[in-house]
Amino acid sequence: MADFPELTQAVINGNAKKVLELVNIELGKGAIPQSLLTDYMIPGMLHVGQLMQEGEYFIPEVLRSAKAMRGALELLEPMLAKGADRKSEGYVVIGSVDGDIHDIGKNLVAMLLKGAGFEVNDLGVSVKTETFLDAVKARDGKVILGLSALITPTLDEMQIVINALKEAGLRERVKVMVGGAPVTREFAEEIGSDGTAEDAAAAVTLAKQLQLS
Ligand code: B1M
Repeated sequence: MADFPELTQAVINGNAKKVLELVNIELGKGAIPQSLLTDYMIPGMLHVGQLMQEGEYFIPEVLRSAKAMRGALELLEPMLAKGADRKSEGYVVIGSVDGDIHDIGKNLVAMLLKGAGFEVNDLGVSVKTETFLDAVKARDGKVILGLSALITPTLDEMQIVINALKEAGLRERVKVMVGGAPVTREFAEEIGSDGTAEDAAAAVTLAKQLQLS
């Protein structure tokens, strides 16, 4: 078995208490919150995915790791979202598409967007097309719509939302950003989105570009 750093291993083990303890220790030593996530915790979740695929982990184990990750995200949120009170960089509506309940990556994207000064309306998970549309309609002017999907069967929902925006005459004032592990650049282009980002930091860069375009 690979030898992981202690924090990564604690995520893999789904040991929420240990994860929080280690994060606090590292923060005390001056660690950068985003690096704790990117360099230690996310690799832990990716390994969990691998164990799931290999049949070593089942839903209960995966949920335990997700819970440990969520606890750490809650602790880190105020640090990641620092800057949310400055002048708005733009307005983002974000959610995991209908049928998809994965939210760790989407939450991370939302947190970093807030940290970069965007106003974020997070609609949560398994969001219906109508709910995305209602949130867009409720806001005047430019809106960035962020769609997240983690499982292949829900990818089609992204196309459904984009089509619905067109049909409702809203496409012109909405920039659509799509993301999640199975989303490729080719797919993002094919469905007529305005772009994709492979991780939360890249999502912030893309949102800034879309806001200016
Ligand atoms: Co599920 N799951 N899961 N799961 N799960 C995956 C995604 C999977 C790859 C695991 C595997 O088999 N190796 C596989 C999908 C295969 C596929 O279709 N391609 C899978 C499956 C099959 C399933 C179920 C169908 C299992 C079942 O029931 N038999 C089921 C589906 C439920 C549903 O949604 N309807 C299911 C359920 C679950 C749990 C509930 C147990 C749990 C989710 C808990 C939660 O999120 N609250 C879970 C988890 C935790 C995972 C893995 C292990 C980890 C996901 C994660 O949190 N990664 C995952 C394995 C993997 O991803 N390799 C897996 C860490 C997170 C920080 O990364 O989410 O990729 P990620 O987000 C990144 C980028 O993708 C990007 O930035 C983020 C931050 O860097 N990004 C965006 C994400 N959204 C973005 C939006 C953007 C831009 C960038 O713009 C808008």
